[in-house]
Amino acid sequence: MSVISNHMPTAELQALDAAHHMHPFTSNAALAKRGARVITRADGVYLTDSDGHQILDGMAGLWCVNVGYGRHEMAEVAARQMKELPYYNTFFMTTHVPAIALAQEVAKLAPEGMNNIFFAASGSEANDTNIRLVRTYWSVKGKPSKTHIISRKNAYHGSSVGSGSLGGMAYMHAQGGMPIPGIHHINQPDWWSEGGDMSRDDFGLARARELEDKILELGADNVAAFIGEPVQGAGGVIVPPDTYWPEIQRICRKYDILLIADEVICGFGRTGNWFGSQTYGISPDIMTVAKGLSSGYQPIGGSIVTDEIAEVMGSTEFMHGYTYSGHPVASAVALENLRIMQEEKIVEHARDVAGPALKAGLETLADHPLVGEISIKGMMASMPLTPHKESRAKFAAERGTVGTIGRDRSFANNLIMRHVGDRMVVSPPLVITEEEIDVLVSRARKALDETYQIVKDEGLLKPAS
Ligand code: PXG
Repeated sequence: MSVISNHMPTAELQALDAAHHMHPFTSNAALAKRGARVITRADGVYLTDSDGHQILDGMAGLWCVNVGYGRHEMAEVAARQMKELPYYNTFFMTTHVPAIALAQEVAKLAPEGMNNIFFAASGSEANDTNIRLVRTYWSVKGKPSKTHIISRKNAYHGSSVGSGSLGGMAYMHAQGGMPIPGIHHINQPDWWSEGGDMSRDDFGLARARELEDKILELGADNVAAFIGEPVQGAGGVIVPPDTYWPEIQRICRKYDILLIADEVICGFGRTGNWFGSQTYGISPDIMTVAKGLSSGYQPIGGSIVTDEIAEVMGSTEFMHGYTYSGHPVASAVALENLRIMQEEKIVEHARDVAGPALKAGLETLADHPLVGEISIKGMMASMPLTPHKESRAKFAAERGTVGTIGRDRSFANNLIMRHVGDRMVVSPPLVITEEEIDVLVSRARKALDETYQIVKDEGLLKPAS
C-alpha cells in the first residue's frame, strides 16, 4: 500500500486527488485543471496548506469547528474510547456509556422539556429521521393524514434524498429526482434580496404568513411540520426580520403543526446562545443538531425532541436507525467538546466578546463601495455585494460571478471567506480572539478592495435591469 504523506510535493498530491477522489458540490474536471488546495494541519483558527501558507479559517471548517483546531483533549478521549470500546450499536436492547452520557448532557443543555435525542451521524441523516419521525408521531396519535412538511426556498437541510428535498435549493432539486412528494417550499425571509419597498418588520410578517396560507391550502389536517433554520446558513446567512419567528411559532401552534428548528449550524453557540431557538425566543418541538455538537472532530448529529414526542414515539417501535447512531467514539468526543465549551465558557465568549467584536469589525466594511449591508447574528455574518447600495441592486453579470472573485481574492489573502451567490460569508471558530478578528477584517478589506478593482476593470459594476 502506498503511503500518502504530508511531505509529498503539492502537485503530486493534487494529481493523485484528481485521479481518484470525487469531491462534493464540485465540478471535478474543473477542479482537476486548477488543482485542489491541500490542507495539511490546523491549530486554533489557522489552517496550514501544503505550500506552508497560514490561512485564517473564517468558516470554522464548514460552520462546525466551534472550539477551534488542535484540541488534543479530543484526540486523547477518542484514543481512550477506541481502546476501550471502538464500536457497538444501540439497536437490539443495547446501549453503552458514551451514548448514555452524551444524551444526558445534551438534555441538560437543551431548552426545558427537550430531554431526548435520537442519534445520527450527520445533519442530513438527522433530518431524514425527522421526516419519518413527524409522520410516525402523527400516525401514532391517530392523525395519519398529517404527513406534509412545509419548508422554505433557499433553505439547506442536507444532501440526502430526504433532507435535500426538505432543503429549498433549486439547483439541487434539478439533479436526481428531488423533492420527494409531500414537501412544500414557501418564500424565505430575505429582506435584502426580496423585500422590495416593504419595511423589514412588515416583510418578516408577510413571509411568515405564507406559512398560514400554505397550511390552509393543504388543510391543517394534512400538515405534519414546518422546518426552518433559525438563521439560514448555506443560503447566505439570511438573518430574518425580528417579526418572523414569533409569527411562525404562533401559526404552528394555532394549527397544531410541529415546529422543527434545524440547529445544525445555529446550535452550540453560533448565534450567541446554546441554540438559535433561544436567540429568537422560540420553542421548537424538534431540533436538528450536528456540526458544533462535536465541533466537527467526529461525525455525529441527532434530533432532540420534546418530552411529549419522546413519550408518543416510545409507545411504538420506530423502525429507523443507523449503524452509527450514538457511535461510542463520536459520542465520547462530542461529550468532551461540550465539556470544553462549558468549562471555557465558549458560548459566553461568542456572545459577549467575539460576537460584538466581529460585528464592530465587519461594520467598518459597511462603507466599502461593494458592500450592501452587514448581516450578522452572533458569530455568523454575511455581506451582500452590490453595484448600487441604495437600490439594493443585483449585478447584471450572472449570479455568483462577483462573489467568486471575492472568494478567490480572500483565499489569495490567506482568509477563508466564502461566497453564496454574491454574498460574502464568514462564520469563524467561536474561540477566535479580538486580535484574530482584526486580522480577519483587515484581510477581508484587502480582498474586497482587490475585488472592486477587478470588477471595475472587467466592466462588471453594472446593475441588473
Ligand atoms: N442542516 C443545516 C442547517 C446545515 O447547514 C445540514 C443540515 C446537513 O448536515 P450534514 O452533516 O449532512 O452535511 C447542514 C449542512 C455550505 C454547506 O456550502 C453547508 C452544509 C453542508 C455542506 C455545505 O455552506 N450544511
